[in-house]
Amino acid sequence: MGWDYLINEALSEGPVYTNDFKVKVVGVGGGGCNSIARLSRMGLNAELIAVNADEAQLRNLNVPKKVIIGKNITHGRGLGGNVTLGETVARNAQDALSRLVDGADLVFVLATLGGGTGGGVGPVIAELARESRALVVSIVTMPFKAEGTKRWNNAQKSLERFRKVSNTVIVLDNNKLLEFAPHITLQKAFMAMDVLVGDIIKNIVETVNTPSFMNIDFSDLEVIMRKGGTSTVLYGEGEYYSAEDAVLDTLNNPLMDVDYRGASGALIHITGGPNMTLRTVYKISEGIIANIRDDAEVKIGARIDERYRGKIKVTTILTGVHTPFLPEQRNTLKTAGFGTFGVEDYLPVVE
Ligand SMILES: Nc1nc2c(ncn2[C@@H]2O[C@H](COP(=O)(O)OP(=O)(O)OP(=O)(O)O)[C@@H](O)[C@H]2O)c(=O)[nH]1
Ligand SMILES: [Mg+2]
Repeated sequence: MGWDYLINEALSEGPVYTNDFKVKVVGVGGGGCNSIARLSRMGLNAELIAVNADEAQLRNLNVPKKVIIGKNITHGRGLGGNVTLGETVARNAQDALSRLVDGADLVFVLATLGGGTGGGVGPVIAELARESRALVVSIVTMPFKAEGTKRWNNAQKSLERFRKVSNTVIVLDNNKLLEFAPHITLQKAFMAMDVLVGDIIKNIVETVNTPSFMNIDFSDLEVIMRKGGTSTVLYGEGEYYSAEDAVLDTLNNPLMDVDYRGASGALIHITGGPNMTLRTVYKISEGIIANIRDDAEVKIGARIDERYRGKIKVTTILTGVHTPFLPEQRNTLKTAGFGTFGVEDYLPVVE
């Protein structure tokens, strides 16, 4: 009797559990609502809610639950980049917003910063969700620098607010699109960012909620996210020849300029085709972990997806990082190289 027998026996049992917990995803403002529309096409086991002051934008959105905010003040016309007004509008609607987020174990708040709705209403929603005892993960995107100082200052102010009220704030940066995808149109670049946001959420929800190659349970997620502070995402996808290639590519694709070596936690998620092995998952994780703090909390999730035949995708959320956008405490840095790879690792990752 070999391992093949044992593994076949195990697989024939089928999925033995589903770990049910309630997830709500609230997109706030123009960018946040676009991400919700994207998520609704991804078929996610979560309640999706779009909140906007801009009625016309909301009307055009194909999502099941839409909420207009501040209509008595702005008459459905958006908040024109006024963060303070956004906060006022949200405070006026506090009871209704509380009911929106009530009863969830995990709430994601999505916003692109710089404007008044996402940046002003968003943090209030995060705060109300936190008061309802949910784990609150906000995913925010910084505006393009070329949009001017006012937008940028607005964004910084909103980021600070989000940080105070969320368990974890994952910060992405639109400016990175100029580096990674300089030749595509703005609309496509925005879409790419929306897909990434959708992907981050899908990875988290599915590795916790549905049996996958390597699961993370809700308490694992809590360990990383409860005190995650400022966080960011590293992303790698390709037909990698070795685990080292996958690691290098991922480390070279941060969605915010950040010194990730000081990260205090990591949620590593690996997607591959049906032939992805445990060893591949392990090697890639090991390579990423070697580049963050020794005492970092690390959780690894992996999923098999038919569409990733011959390909690997690595999404890593690094928590407790220092962001260049905010004055905050710097973590102790540890420098590490790729000491863990040997010659035998130059094997195709997908066998
Ligand atoms: N990634 C991404 N960024 C976007 C998108 N739409 C807008 N942005 C960026 O987000 C910033 C804020 O814009 P919005 O989200 O439209 O602002 P808002 O929250 O609706 O605020 P107001 O319009 O002032 O009420 C902009 O300056 C852009 O940099 C989007 O669909 N995706
Ligand atoms: Mg708007």
